[in-house]
Amino acid sequence: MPTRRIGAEAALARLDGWRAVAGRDAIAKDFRFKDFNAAFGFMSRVALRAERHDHHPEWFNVYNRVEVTLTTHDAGGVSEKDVALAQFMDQTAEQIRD
Ligand code: H2B
Repeated sequence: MPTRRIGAEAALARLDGWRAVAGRDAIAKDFRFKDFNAAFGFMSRVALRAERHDHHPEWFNVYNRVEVTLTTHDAGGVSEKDVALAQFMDQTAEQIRD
């Protein structure tokens, strides 16, 4: 069964610090860490979760910065899967900052 699109607006109402992406139904956030080690640790944890759920981020890393875009290609836009992954990313980033 395909995942239903809920749209960026509905997703953003339930998230902190995420924004809409211009020109497509997607949400984005820029994460910043202490150094590359922290940033890549974050990406490693998220990657394992993403693979488990078969739901993967679009992301770009330079040193301590990770720019993330989430959308559900199968749904043609933002779905509950993106909200869940965004919340996991926020929790993981918080833990790594400790
Ligand atoms: N990730 C994301 N973000 N959206 C998808 O629709 C998606 C995915 N679909 N990861 C999965 C993989 C699909 O392409 C494979 C074939 O199951």
